[in-house]
Amino acid sequence: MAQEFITINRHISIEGRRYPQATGEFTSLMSEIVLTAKIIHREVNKAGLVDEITGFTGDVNVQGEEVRKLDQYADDLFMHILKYSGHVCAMASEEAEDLVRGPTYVNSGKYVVLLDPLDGSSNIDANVSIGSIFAIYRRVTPPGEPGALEDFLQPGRNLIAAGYILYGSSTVMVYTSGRGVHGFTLDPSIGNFILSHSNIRLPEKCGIYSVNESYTRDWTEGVRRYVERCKCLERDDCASSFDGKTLEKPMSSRYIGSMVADFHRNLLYGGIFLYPGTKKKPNGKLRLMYEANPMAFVIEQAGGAASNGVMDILDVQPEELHQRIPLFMGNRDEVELLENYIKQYDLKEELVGV
Ligand code: AHM
Ligand code: MG
Repeated sequence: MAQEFITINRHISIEGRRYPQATGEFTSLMSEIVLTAKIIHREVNKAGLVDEITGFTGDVNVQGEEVRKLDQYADDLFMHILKYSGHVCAMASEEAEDLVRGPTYVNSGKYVVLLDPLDGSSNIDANVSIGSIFAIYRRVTPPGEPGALEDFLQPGRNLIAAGYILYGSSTVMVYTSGRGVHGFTLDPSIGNFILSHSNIRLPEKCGIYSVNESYTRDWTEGVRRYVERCKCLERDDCASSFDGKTLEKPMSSRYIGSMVADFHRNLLYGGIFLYPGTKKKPNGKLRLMYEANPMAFVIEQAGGAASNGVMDILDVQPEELHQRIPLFMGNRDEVELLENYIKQYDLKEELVGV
């Protein structure tokens, strides 16, 4: 029997048809994101062969970070393709200080899109996995007017779709539109993403913790104690001093430094990802709107949770486009346990970025 090939476009279109009021615009918008992903995949695979892919542009972005050539390429491409799609009235990106609007005819677009066009880009030149992240909201301002900041500053709870593309050992696109999490692997021989991971659920066991441990001395007490507990250092019997819950053995430490790659592995294997605030930087590094929120939507749809240490990421009311937030996400039990450590040890010190 022939293998059933469900392309991502077909999957999105079937999902879209479940809504009687659907006009096909969402399906069409997602197709533009799929196209962009394929082009970035093509360029990523030239790294090392052509000079345009590796190295820096010489510019510094709004975050104060040096811009890499592929960061710039991915940002330009997403912006260009989405700007003229007709479905998006405005976009925001890690690489652009302000929101970006298209020609006036796109003012009728129903949606706004937030992007981290190339996450983990410090890994590009070493052929380590990188990713793109997207988040889609329905606009709140009336169609016909230019997209505005208020269309973006909505809690993650209002997202209508989000996901990521991981350029790894193969290129994978994962998305949710609020009805489960689905993963598609790019078959380069036919140029299409094919359903490979239907309705992904986090495994029950959380065997991995992912954090940059070089910052340990700057962590708050609660985070430090929680990570010690992941390593069974907290008590000889691997029990949490908190709730007495016992680990069979220390968890494995895995940290790539590309959030999309760390996240994807933990999603498939079970794990917790941490990017805490520190005493000097209480809000940490990662951005709420285009890094934390989309991943939080995916992890929640897969049965997990995402928190800033105090509350669910998806319930945080954003105040600005590029705001940073401490981020803890993965298996729900572990995220809740970590929140309890923070409550016990840190909240009195008012060190977490909330
Ligand atoms: P970027 O968006 O500029 O690439 O930065 C985000 C990346 C994440 O992918 C990753 O989790 C984190 O930065 C790594 O930071 P650090 O080197 O501080 O651990
Ligand atoms: Mg990023």
